[in-house]
Amino acid sequence: MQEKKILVTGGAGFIGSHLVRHFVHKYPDYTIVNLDKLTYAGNLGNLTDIENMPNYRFEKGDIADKECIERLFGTYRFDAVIHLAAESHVDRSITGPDTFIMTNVVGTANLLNACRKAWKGQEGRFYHVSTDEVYGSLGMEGLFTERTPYDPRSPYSASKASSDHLVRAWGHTYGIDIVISNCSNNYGPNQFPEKLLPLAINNIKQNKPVPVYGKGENVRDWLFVEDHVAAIDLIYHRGKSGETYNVGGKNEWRNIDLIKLLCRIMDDRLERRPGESAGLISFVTDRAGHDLRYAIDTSKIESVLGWEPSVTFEKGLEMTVDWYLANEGWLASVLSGEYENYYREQYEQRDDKR
Ligand code: NAD
Ligand code: TDX
Repeated sequence: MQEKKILVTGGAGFIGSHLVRHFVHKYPDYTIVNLDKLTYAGNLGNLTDIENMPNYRFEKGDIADKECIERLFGTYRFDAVIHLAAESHVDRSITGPDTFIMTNVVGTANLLNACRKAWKGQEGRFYHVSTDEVYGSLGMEGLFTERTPYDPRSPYSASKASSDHLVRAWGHTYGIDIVISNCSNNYGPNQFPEKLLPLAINNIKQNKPVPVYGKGENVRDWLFVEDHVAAIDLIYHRGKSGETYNVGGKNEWRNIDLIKLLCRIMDDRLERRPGESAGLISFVTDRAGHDLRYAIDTSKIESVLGWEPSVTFEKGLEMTVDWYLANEGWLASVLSGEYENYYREQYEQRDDKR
């Protein structure tokens, strides 16, 4: 196997930590350098099992800080960058969009510029891990393909769309070898409990109301995080330069149906009477500009790279619930003061519509 030095950004976050672990174990001849600012969403506790592996390094730093990026590229000669670092939560982007612009847009530009200077037309791949939200919102029919026009509608999705455009422009103009993937909602262990599933698991466990926005009729496509990681591995190694690949679970759920399924699993795991957890469901004020539906046409990645999701939703959801119930220490460590403030700010203003 060829020796390689790969910079993974955002490797202490949810998807990043699964990706870093996967690469460190599967590719012992690669050195994986994890650059992460350790925001509220970054957690080195996600990576304790690999922190002493010989092919793993951690660097704390901010991609929006140009000098920090220049220093890093002065220290290491990277063969590739897999870029995941981002502000990732739509609700936070609505209440505070500025950090989304700094990290997702300016940070991505800083990385691209560093690669342009370091690689000077030589080999080097820049892989941007992006979201299906760049395509906007679907009605009840249809799927996002790689040719769907961009139509981002939240500060988060607009910042990710901007960064996708920057990546393509740097590829086109400076000849950098780039690939992009746009993926639907991930779920699994280590996801920060601001996102719907871990938030609901935690609230049900604590017998607190489970906030469902609007009428719960919005639809999302859900993919187990390890299936996303497998797709990133394939696209990184075999994706064609300049191309985009959509990644999804072919697994659409209305939010309310998803929460009811989760409640049934929680009743079982917590030995509650059937329907007890569902009694916690609380319909609250909707998210501003809430996209109705996301759904992905995965035929390109399936036919070209032979990828498809391997974990069924029922199994993935049960594994996720079991992980959160078995990792109380992890959960307690992220439910700190910052989280309490966030929760109060986000949810106190949402009326219960029951
Ligand atoms: P996350 O919020 O769990 O993790 C983000 C990580 O980036 C954290 O470790 C954080 O510390 C780090 N980070 C944030 N700002 C930084 C900065 N300025 N400099 C360096 N590091 C910084 O996010 P996630 O859910 O793991 O998502 C990872 C990537 O995948 C993001 O780019 C996101 O847009 C994309 N994505 C996520 C999903 C999803 O469902 N979670 C779906 C599709 C695409
Ligand atoms: O308390 C809640 N109640 C609720 O009804 C929360 C947090 C969410 N929701 C709804 C909003 C969405 O329709 O559940 C759905 C999922 O919400 P999130 O977990 O916030 O994810 P979403 O907004 O769909 O975006 C996610 O998928 C795409 C990730 O956060 C993005 O980073 C990714 O790009």
